[in-house]
Amino acid sequence: MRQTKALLLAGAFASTVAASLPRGVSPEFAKYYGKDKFTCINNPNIVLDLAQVNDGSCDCPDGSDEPGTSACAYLDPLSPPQPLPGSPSGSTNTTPALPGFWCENVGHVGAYVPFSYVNDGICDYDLCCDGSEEYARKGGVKCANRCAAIGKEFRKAEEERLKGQERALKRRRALAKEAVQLRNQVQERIVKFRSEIAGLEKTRDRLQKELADTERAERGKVVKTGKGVKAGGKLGLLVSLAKQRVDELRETLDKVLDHRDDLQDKVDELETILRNFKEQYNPNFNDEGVKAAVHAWEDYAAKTADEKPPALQDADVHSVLKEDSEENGVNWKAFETDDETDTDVLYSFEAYLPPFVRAYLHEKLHAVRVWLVESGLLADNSGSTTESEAVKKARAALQSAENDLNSRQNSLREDEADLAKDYGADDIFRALKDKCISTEAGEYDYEICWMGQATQKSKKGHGNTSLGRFDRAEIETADEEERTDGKSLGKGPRTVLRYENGLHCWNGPNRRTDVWLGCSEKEEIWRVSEAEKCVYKMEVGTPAVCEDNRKAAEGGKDEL
Ligand SMILES: [Ca+2]
Ligand SMILES: [Ca+2]
Repeated sequence: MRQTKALLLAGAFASTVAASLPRGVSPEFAKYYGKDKFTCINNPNIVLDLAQVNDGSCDCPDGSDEPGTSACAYLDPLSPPQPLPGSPSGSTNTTPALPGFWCENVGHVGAYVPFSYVNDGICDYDLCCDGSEEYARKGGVKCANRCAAIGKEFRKAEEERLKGQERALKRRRALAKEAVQLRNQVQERIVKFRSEIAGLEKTRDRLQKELADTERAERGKVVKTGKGVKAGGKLGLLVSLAKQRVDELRETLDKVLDHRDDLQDKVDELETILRNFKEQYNPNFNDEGVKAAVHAWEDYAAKTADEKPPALQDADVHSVLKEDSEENGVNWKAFETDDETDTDVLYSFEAYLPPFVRAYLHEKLHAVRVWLVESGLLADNSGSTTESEAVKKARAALQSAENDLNSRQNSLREDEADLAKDYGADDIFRALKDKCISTEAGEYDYEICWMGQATQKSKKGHGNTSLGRFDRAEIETADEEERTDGKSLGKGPRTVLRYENGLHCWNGPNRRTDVWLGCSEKEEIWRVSEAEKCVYKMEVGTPAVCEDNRKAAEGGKDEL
């Protein structure tokens, strides 16, 4: 006892209260000791003499009378019940009241050592740097106090760790700031897209109307049926038939005129014969037949002398007989030109009219034609392959405006969805989005892209395997030992990014990956493992998940 007191007194933090405490009692449990009698902590009905504390005999069912020995080390809620004198139940299936032997570790950090380590002949410096748990010198073992050196080392490492944490937090604040800027950019784009879309909708409506108007106007026109064919329509046919008929009549007239000239020649010859006969015949020769003939001739001659010459002049007839041309007769070419259509002929007709009548007529003709097309009485030529240039142009302009509009609408939808997406606290993952980190493990390189794809890449050139695409973030509880290099998840709630729907596994599900995140100064894949078939686990460090405890204290003040 005296030795223990001396040890405790040697400690800088040993107070008068501590000095009076039995060996192995931590400040946490000090209130139960230092009285006249000792009451078992979890069994208040059992009261012991102070001599029974640390006497090497387990007297309390919860072991609380032996804080400084290993006498109650066997107590375990999981061990089978054992007979124990003084226990109301008579057995030991109880939970120890004390967490362990308290090493004060002055100059370092105090810690509990399992009771089974007490006086086992081994210096357990990792927990008890002051060596106080080997006070019995079992087997001559003496554990020197190494707390000064171990404590110094620890404080140095702790300082390093805190500096690293500070750097990580600084980086996180930078990421958060970047995320705010990125979010603002998305919002600005949304405003821009909305205004552009409103403008493009107006343009589209205008172009739609223009196209409809152009198409409507085109319906009023007869469209040529194609090359090598004469002007279409009934008028075209009529022109061709008329020309043919006129040619036939002209030929006939020519023959009739020839025949007429022949007959005239004969009449002239006969008249000459008769005239000579009248002048040369002998009136004294009494022949009744000759006298009657001479009288008939005299009547004929008298009658023809009174006749007017025919109204038809030979010049006129010859003019009719002459071939039609631009200068003479009918100008058939004017009716036969390729460019002309029925409607054009009608419009040419308008050319002979005074301007105001022409405009009025033009409008009426057009309206009638459109009405006929729209009522189904006339064929609509606008749908044919021979769509006019005007309609084509109007349609192309509309199409181009619609394409622009669609593209803007898609961009707007993407940005709106992006803005609604959960990027974690402070929108932090927005700043990391699409950035990738990778590490090598065995024959593969593993890569994860934030909010993107997780990939396994073969180093032997066997191609890449998708291990999933980011789907959602969740919180899960990690329970892992802290590592000295800081690259571990530790214990507590951690963010887990679920990457789903990777490449299908042969005879299994689609590959997926859980990306567990721990606080670290830089983005880094710590470890990759295949937790079960086709389910991968990546432990990844990133400043994005570092808890900024000072932030609340500083009222969100950003020192960057
Ligand atoms: Ca005892
Ligand atoms: Ca020991």
